[in-house]
Amino acid sequence: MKKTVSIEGMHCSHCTGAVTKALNALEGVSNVEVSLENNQATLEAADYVTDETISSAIDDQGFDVTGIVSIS
Ligand SMILES: [Cu+2]
Repeated sequence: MKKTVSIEGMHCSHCTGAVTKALNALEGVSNVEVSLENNQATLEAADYVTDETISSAIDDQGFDVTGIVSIS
């Protein structure tokens, strides 16, 4: 399932790098693309990956997730 994650608080390439790394570290998550311009991440998530898992991985890096949209 493809997901678009809206993220607040990213301000430079170090921020997007931290988010990218955190998402890539999640089991079942692939094709991670983080956009500083759009303040969002797009990724492919396996069915067992919950929005909470994605959200807390980003929270742990010090950023806020303001929404996750799933596109089946
Ligand atoms: Cu930064």
